[in-house]
Amino acid sequence: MKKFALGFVLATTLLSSAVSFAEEAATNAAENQATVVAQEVLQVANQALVVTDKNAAGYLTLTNADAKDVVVLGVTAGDVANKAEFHKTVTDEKGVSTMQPVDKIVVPAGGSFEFKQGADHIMLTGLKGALKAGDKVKVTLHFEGGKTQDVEFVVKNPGDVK
Ligand SMILES: [Cu+2]
Repeated sequence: MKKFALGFVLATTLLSSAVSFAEEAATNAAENQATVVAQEVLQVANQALVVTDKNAAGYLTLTNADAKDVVVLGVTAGDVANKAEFHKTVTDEKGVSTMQPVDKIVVPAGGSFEFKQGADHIMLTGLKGALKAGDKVKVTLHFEGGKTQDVEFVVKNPGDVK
């Protein structure tokens, strides 16, 4: 009798957890849909990716319509590159240019931040495959506070980037 009771409890528990799992899945799906809109933290424009051998540099303009600064702590492009980071091209007094990694980017409240040639850019290193002009590449921005935003870049020839 004791054994039967235990089995009954177990069956009921399994059943109710199956139901709540289905409910949870439905809720998650709805939440994810809402999040897609909510996660547009910044407006993006002028995305261009220029490929040189096994690396690529990404340029774009990020605009922050919010009343608070937005801090971008990092970037990933796992579909196409082993590594992605913010870089700054610095030219010294002798005219020698070097690239330096940048920890984070701040897009000021009501302002914008521009990644452009000869200055800040998104550096993708260790490309996993060949990319040609017209290809689309997904890059993910990682914000302070844990939110992320996917940005689509188009591969362009260097001469076609403003
Ligand atoms: Cu670089």
